[in-house]
Amino acid sequence: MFSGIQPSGDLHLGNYLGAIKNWVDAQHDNDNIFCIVDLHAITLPQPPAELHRRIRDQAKIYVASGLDPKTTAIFVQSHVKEHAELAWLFNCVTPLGWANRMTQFKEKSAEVKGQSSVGLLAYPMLMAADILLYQTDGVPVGDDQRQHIELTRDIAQTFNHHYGEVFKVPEAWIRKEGARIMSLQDGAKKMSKSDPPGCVFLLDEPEVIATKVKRAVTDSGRDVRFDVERPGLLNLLTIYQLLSGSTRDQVEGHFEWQGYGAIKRELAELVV
Ligand code: ATP
Ligand code: LTN
Repeated sequence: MFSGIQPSGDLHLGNYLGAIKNWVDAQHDNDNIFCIVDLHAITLPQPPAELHRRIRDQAKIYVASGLDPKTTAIFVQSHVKEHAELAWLFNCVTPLGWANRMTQFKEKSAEVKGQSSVGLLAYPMLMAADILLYQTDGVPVGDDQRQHIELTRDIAQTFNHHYGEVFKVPEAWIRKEGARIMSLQDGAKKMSKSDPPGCVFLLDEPEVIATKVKRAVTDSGRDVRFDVERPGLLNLLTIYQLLSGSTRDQVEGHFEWQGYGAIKRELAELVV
């Protein structure tokens, strides 16, 4: 099992529920390698001192979240030069059109108004190198990374086709629930560090967390159900379900007849 997170911002509940919690839950069933992908982070400008702090904070959060450094390898990507070397080989076998199609590239380059670096376009080949370097079977990530894992598989197959069976073709391990935690302010957008009011950071103070949860936008409605038509409530119930380790039926039963105010109060406590 291999995965990584960029130290490009403070970690949030989406990162935890979509990725880190799944790593922790599966760590005793696999050989594990988890990376702090600093070379990916610098595909967009990073203030050097901030980046340094975040790399260290991220390592601490990995361990604080329950990853066991005795059985799990945790390391900084740039400390292992083979990631960059293999990425170069992949740059040379990947058609430009494949990289141009990546939605994350389109979104991030739009954010910097077309002023993106070559590195931002080459990002997925570095990610493929991270994964394929270790003959990885599974890559636990959130739903937004599905396309990058598909590309990784295509690169592995292309390379193997030309040069013989060198790389294992990995699979995305994406859980059905929690793969896309939504913004607390907009149930149609994923929770993201670029939207602080809708985003619970793991290092937010308890009062800040409680305020963000209590201000979460919900729809008007009475009954408490996991309902795709009510994305605000669905998101809150999903977060509750994952953090409490319950089933959907149990959560619906627990909150039956309760108002949204009560749900938010209890959820805020649980998240804190
Ligand atoms: P942001 O949108 O805040 O910039 P990100 O996607 O850039 O977040 P990454 O460091 O790239 O954050 O992602 C780390 C891991 O967290 C990935 O596996 C990603 O799929 C997962 N992840 C990020 N946001 C969410 C979310 N809202 N819900 C579930 N998983 C998420
Ligand atoms: N692109 C990923 C971060 C990442 C990654 C990886 C995830 C870089 N290399 C290898 C899994 C495996 C993201 O979360 N944005």
